[in-house]
Amino acid sequence: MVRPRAGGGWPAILYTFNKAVEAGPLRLWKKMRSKNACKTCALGMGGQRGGMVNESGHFPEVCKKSLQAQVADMQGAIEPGFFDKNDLAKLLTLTPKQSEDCGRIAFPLVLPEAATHFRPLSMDTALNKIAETLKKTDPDRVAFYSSGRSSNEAAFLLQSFARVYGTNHIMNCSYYCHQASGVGLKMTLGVGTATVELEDLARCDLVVLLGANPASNHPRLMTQLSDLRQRGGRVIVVNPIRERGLEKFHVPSRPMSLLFGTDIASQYVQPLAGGDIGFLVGLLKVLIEENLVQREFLSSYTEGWEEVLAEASTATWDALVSQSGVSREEMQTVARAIASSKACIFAWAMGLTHHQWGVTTILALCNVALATGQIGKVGAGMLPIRGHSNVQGIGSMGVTPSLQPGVRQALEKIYGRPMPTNEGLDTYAMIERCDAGEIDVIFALGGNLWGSNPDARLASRAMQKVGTTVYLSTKLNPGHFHGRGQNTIIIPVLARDEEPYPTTQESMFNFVRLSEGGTPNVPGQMQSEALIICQLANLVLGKVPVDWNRLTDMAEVRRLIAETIPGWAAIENIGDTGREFTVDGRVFHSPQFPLPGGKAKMHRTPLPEQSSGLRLITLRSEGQFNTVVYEEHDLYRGIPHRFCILLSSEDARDLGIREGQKVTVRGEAGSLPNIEVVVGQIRKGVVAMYYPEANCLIRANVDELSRTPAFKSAPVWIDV
Ligand SMILES: Nc1nc2c(c(=O)[nH]1)N[C@H]1C(S)=C(S)[C@@H](COP(=O)(O)OP(=O)(O)OC[C@H]3O[C@@H](n4cnc5c(=O)[nH]c(N)nc54)[C@H](O)[C@@H]3O)O[C@H]1N2
Ligand SMILES: Nc1nc2c(c(=O)[nH]1)N[C@H]1C(S)=C(S)[C@@H](COP(=O)(O)OP(=O)(O)OC[C@H]3O[C@@H](n4cnc5c(=O)[nH]c(N)nc54)[C@H](O)[C@@H]3O)O[C@H]1N2
Ligand SMILES: [Mo]
Repeated sequence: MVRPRAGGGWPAILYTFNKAVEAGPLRLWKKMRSKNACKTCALGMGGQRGGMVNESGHFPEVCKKSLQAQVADMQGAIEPGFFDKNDLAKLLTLTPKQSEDCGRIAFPLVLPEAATHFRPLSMDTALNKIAETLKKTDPDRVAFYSSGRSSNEAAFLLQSFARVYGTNHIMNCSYYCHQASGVGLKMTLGVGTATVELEDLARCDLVVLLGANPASNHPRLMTQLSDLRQRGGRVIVVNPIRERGLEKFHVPSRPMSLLFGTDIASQYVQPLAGGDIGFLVGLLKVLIEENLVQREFLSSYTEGWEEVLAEASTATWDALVSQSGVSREEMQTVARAIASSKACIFAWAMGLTHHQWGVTTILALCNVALATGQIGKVGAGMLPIRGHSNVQGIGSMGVTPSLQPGVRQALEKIYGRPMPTNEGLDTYAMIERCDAGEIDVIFALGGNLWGSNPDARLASRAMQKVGTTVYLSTKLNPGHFHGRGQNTIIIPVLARDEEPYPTTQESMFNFVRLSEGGTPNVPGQMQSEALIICQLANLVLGKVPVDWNRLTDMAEVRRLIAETIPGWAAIENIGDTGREFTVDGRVFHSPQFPLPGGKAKMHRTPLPEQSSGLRLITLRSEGQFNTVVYEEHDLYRGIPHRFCILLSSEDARDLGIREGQKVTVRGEAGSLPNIEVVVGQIRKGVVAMYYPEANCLIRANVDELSRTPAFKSAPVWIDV
């Protein structure tokens, strides 16, 4: 496949026209302009300012994947006869794309124990079945999972119901995503989210972009990066793969950029996968050697800096260069650029978090930011580039196994009863519990828990031991089949722009947006997520301790959120005023942190031990959203289909293999035959394949601090 010379531009625009034709141009336009937060990434657009408008009020803001997600939700419903014609054995062969293309789920479905076919059932019967099961199950053997697309209101209701029911086994997809960022930022700064707002991107003169591919995954961030270059600023990219769209991008909404493209990376550093700690400690070492450390800032506003600087001073250049795979000279250029920048933003995504040392990597990044005084001033700071559109809100609402201080007491006050005390499971611990036969019910609010797990064989085995698995979903995915329980129930839900009432979402800039809802795209029995949770709570708990039917009024739910979640008081009246807001206490424009003495706390970051040999990165293509695949090819990387391995020309030569050849890739958990070799611009020693197909290769090497599996530095071997 031919690799384009740049990202964005005409192919994206052409795609938009094709999609518009598919969904009906007027119908799609109306949906895109409706006052609903975009459904895809957490960069945030839409809401009360109107569809395709960003947090600074800029229009038009649109990207290919927001259209993709919208058009996919507008496809027709699955025919009732579909499940008669396709038994479980057949459904197990569906690819992610085939499952998605089946259409909207429009009626509840059950796959009873030992049955060969899913069959439809009424919503009442389905909810009663689930309620009866929950009533007779020990709450410590029940787990609640949430993906990141649901509203704050549904998330708050889910965790409230789970806790009043009696368990802390409440988790969200962030354990497989940005958990390491939350943990690392909280350890250092006292708050686990971005310290900057969208406007800061227009104020900085340098962005250091590590382990992220926004050209595909957060395309609207490319507009900010392109504008930064246009005004004379710099972008330093740190990524083992030379991502085409990070070198040059055609921003569709900027005419000059659309025509000629904008250079994005001013410098492109290609570390080894998992080599970022060595690189970041190397930056500190340069800063020390060149007397560029802001010592006054450190002594006034931070603690622990002496140990951190001592550790960097004693680390040898040999160790740093070999762990990172980056030369000392490159580290020097980067360190000098950060030190001389007036305001620098550090932005990152899964390339930093998906390692067994994910948290340590974030700590090392915070150390560099603090040592250069680049946190706690206007236009500078930390920006974890979040995934799902409301993943941050789902966490803020307490869909987490442990609660923020104060929230537990507040919940106990509003519900008038003690909250459970069992130790809540994180997502991978839950899968292990399933495998031990100790989980009887999984209740999943969206997502594809099976498909997002490492070691697909283990995930299948573990999840199939669960007594009853309930999925609230919009469309089918292979997780419904491979991740089935002994009994499986699928409840169809409305997407946020189809719901009968407004709901809220939180962007990665801590900005809370109001979505107006709308009408269903297709007829069917789908209901809103919040309504389903309230009905279930009512069936399981009765009117205890609250009348759950009353909580079908979202204004009432927002009142409870305002009362319980710190920084969220402004949500109470948002339904009436439409006034969107930034969560209090998150953005730092002065170096005062909510930690003892108001000081940030720096932590030492020892270099990890890594095995020699090839390291696999599992990543996303341009045409997928997580486990949902819209297009089989990967446009920007020029990769023709999903069963390919990207490797460097040096590795291909050393292994004696060539482009197009079929090989077997072996990992710690399994192997995949018939994988096509694509030789490309990836660093020697690193190879890349697509998630979720490659998840069968990876063993769950989990970071003890964040409990996130190492999806990005997995050892693999290639058999010719
Ligand atoms: N189109 C689209 N958009 C999405 C998604 C999607 O699937 N499709 N998913 C959403 C979600 S939930 C998330 S979390 C985000 C994910 O957004 P990203 O984190 O950008 O996505 P990934 O494809 O996982 O790839 C991360 C990048 O990290 C690089 N990388 C891998 N390992 C390392 C390493 O060790 N060090 C460094 N420095 N770089 C490394 C890879 O080469 C790749 O460019 O995107 C969100 N947006
Ligand atoms: N190997 C490997 N594994 C990974 C990753 C990786 O990079 N490599 N990335 C990890 C990351 S960052 C993440 S976030 C996880 C993703 O894990 P999840 O969030 O669990 O998975 P998704 O694929 O986003 O879930 C897609 C499904 O959500 C449902 N859905 C879509 N919209 C809605 C809605 O509005 N409401 C409801 N109720 N359901 C809806 C549809 O049924 C769809 O099939 O995977 C992780 N796993
Ligand atoms: Mo994610």
